[in-house]
Amino acid sequence: MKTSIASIHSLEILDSRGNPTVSVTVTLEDGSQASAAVPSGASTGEREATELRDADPKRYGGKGVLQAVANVETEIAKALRGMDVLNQRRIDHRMLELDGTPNKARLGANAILGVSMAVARAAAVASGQPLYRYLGGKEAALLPVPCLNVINGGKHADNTIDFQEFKIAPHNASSFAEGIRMAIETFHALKGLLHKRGLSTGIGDEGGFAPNLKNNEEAVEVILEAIEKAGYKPGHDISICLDPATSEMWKNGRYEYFKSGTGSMSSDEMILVWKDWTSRYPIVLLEDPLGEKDWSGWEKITSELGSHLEIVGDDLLCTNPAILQEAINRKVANAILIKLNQIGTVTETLDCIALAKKNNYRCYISHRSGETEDTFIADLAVATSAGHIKTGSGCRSERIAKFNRLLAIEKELGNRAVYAGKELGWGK
Ligand code: 2PG
Ligand code: MG
Repeated sequence: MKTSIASIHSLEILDSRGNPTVSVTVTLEDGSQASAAVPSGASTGEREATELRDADPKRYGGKGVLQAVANVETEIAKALRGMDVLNQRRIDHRMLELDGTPNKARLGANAILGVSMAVARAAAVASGQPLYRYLGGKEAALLPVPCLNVINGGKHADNTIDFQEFKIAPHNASSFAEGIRMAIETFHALKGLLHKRGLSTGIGDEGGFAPNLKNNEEAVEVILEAIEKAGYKPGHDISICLDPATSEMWKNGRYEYFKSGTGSMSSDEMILVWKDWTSRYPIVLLEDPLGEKDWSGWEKITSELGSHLEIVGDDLLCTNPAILQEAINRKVANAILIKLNQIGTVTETLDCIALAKKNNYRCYISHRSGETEDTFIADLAVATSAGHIKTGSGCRSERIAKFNRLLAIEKELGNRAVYAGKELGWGK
């Protein structure tokens, strides 16, 4: 059959932090070929699928992925040869069976995901469709609001800011092209403001600035100033989204300000911080406002703030349908962050998105802090009508590649393209 897998090859390549990662190329009987590269996180959830690293101290500080690459080229390639790429579910299940562990620890989620993504792309190529249409069908035409992480802190930067991500969402735009322009103009305005104050304009892992600020709040305040300086109205045109990544702050049942060294807070006190911030600033989305171990805190914050704020589970939910179901049962969060490598196959990612949508949870598509030039998530965001995506800031090509892909998709869709800015209901 033309769409059967003829061969699978893999290579150890480098991600945006200079750490090894897996790339995979799938070739079909008809000669169609497609490749994919796997990202890697730094602030990972404990229940994520296992990224297989060689642990050989003589190579890349133990971070090599030669074993994962070998698993693709031997066991996985052998098991999948001859299978039809148009049946993604069958292929992904075959890999799960082959792995035989609950968290993909034997073959490695990086090995499995690389193959899964390359299979989806090869199927799109063979069927003569762009990836977003192959995955999402003819209806796929919603361009996501890009939430740009313009100030980096936490584990993604060497500065004094405890919270990880301070993002801007340009929702009051009529197209993705206009939205990204507004956000990039704000990014440049922010650079100018930081420079003028004698603060560093060096960047963190995701391309946002990483200045040493007095406290976490100052980050929000300088961003609001930048939005105005760029000629936009905070809240009306551009709103704020935060990912404090508080699982990283969790220590002995409290949230510790581990970088600024300004003490610690209980779960209830942390919720009060978010209540205060969301009452004073135009914040529309909080991702991981509490840690992955603090489920009772999550129940509380969802019931207190969830009616008017998007509350996203990232480390908490790990793109895992079973954990998401637990959250649905306990009325925890009202949105889920979607990261392909947290779960490790395209099929399970799509299942998780379907479960979220069925239960009125929003899906927020995401990169990892360690990325490659692969643009799969741009297509995934359009395919699933997710409405918003986070994939970096205003610079660094591994992030900009996704924005450029979205610009190309929007152009290709022509007047069928719809920008999700209004749909999210932000800025009302
Ligand atoms: C996050 C991500 C991506 P990492 O916490 O949401 O921004 O970071 O990839 O390091 O988990
Ligand atoms: Mg996060």
